[in-house]
This record gives sequence, structure tokens and C-alpha cells, in this order.
Amino acid sequence: MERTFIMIKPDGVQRGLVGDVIGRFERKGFTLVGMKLMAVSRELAEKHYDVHKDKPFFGGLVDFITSSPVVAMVWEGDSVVASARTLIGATNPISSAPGTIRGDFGITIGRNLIHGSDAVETAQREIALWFHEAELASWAPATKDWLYE
Ligand code: DAT
Ligand code: MG
Repeated sequence: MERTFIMIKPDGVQRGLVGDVIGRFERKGFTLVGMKLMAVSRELAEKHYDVHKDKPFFGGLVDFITSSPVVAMVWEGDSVVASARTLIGATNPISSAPGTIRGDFGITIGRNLIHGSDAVETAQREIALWFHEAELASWAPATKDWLYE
């Protein structure tokens, strides 16, 4: 079983899309193992987006992520890292496929609603950055045998 880090960005929270986004992951069959609504410090935002620190959009990205609360989550399931990226859609919402979160709800790259880890190792780093171990619950959903053969 894999885990991934998912964050509903300030635009998703402000636009009232939290329930819809969570519902998509639930209906897919993934298991929620951690969730919190939180204001993000500059320090945390800069660490999270460290890989982009030399990009021209870095300052604006950190300003945006710290501008209003986010919903940070950890989801679990087979191949959840790659599958979550598929559910989320391409980075620029104007060309994300319809049916994806960004494709259905977004227009511009700087307001693309949601973050998802891009690889298993990235997910491990991001989960450790955003969550304490005690904030994560390991549990077996009653639906497991109806989702996996
Ligand atoms: P993703 O979020 O799909 O993993 P990324 O890691 O390349 O995309 O970039 C992180 C975020 O930075 C992205 O969700 C939105 C923002 N971003 C990326 N490229 C950008 C650009 N050219 N202009 C403005 N913001 C950008
Ligand atoms: Mg990324």
C-alpha cells in the first residue's frame, strides 16, 4: 500500500470545493489516513516548494499558498501516487482533461486548486514535512475486499 500527500490549495478552499475534491478520492476507493485545515507558514511553504526555489514563479507561489488556509491530507491505496496525479490532471488547468479536478474547476496555472506528490519518494518527504506520525491513522476500510481482488 502506497501513501501520497494531497493539499487543497487556498483557491479550492475559498471556492467551496473541499467536499467535491475529497469525494472524488473517496469514490475512487482510496483511504483517507490524515487530514487537517491549516494556515501555512512561509517556512513550510518554502520547504514544500524547495525544488522550485530558483523558478521565476516561486515568490508568487509561496505568497499564494500562505494567503489563506489549505486542507492537507494523506491518502492511501495501491499506486495512489500516480493515480492521484491522474485524478488531479495536468499542471495548467486550461489544458487539463475534463473529468480531472483541475480540468473541471480551473483556468490558470497559478490557481490550479490542488497539489499531489509526483513520486513515491516525494510523497514520503512531503508526508513527513506536513504531518506528525501521531496525526496519521492506519485503519482497514470495511470496503477493502470489494475494491481489491
Ligand atoms: P504540479 O503542481 O502539477 O506538480 P509543478 O510541481 O511543476 O506542478 O509546480 C508546482 C506549482 O507551481 C504548480 O502547481 C503551479 C505553480 N507553477 C508551476 N509552473 C508555473 C508557471 N509557469 N507559472 C506560474 N505558476 C507555476
Ligand atoms: Mg509538483
